[in-house]
Amino acid sequence: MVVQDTDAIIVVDVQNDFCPGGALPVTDGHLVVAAINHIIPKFHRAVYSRDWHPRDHCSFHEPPDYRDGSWPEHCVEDSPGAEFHGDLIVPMDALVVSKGMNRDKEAYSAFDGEPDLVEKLQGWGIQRLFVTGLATDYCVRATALDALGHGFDTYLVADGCRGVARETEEAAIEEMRAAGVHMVRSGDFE
Ligand code: VGL
Ligand code: ZN
Repeated sequence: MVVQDTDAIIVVDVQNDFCPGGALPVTDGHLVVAAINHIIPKFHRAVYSRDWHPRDHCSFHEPPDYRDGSWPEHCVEDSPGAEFHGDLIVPMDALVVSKGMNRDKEAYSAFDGEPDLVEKLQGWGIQRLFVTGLATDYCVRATALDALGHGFDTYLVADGCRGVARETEEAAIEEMRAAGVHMVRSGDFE
């Protein structure tokens, strides 16, 4: 796999709250950082999404049910939990997309956070999109399926992803694969 000028990567929600010790930890969530840092320097264009909720976001419930889309309070705007993982490389020229900022609306896809994202990517001449990050079964899934829907040749960097729960993670990978998302690993890149 050789990265070209017409490729971009979308790094989804690699934030403290989705890593061990955070408010909504994904098992081994921090392990995606090494895989992502390894390939980031190869890309000319990088988009980083971040979950960026108001304190009264509609998805917050105590106790949370998880399966119905209710979650513990997480990634509150400007809080330490909402910061990118401290070891994650975020290039100076990366486009950072915040999502979930409307208290009444859930927003899993990076495309929900930035209405102009498709036009921006098209303006850069992007044809292939590599999607990776947290969590496989929610925001990564939604972003990859949206990318396909917008006509991009879409790849999941599998070892740069971790899921909330094994069953939903496996189902999400199967759904993405069936929809036409290609599966690659960080070690496949030259
Ligand atoms: C996410 C649950 C709630 C994610 C965000 O980034 O996958 N999951 N908010
Ligand atoms: Zn959220």
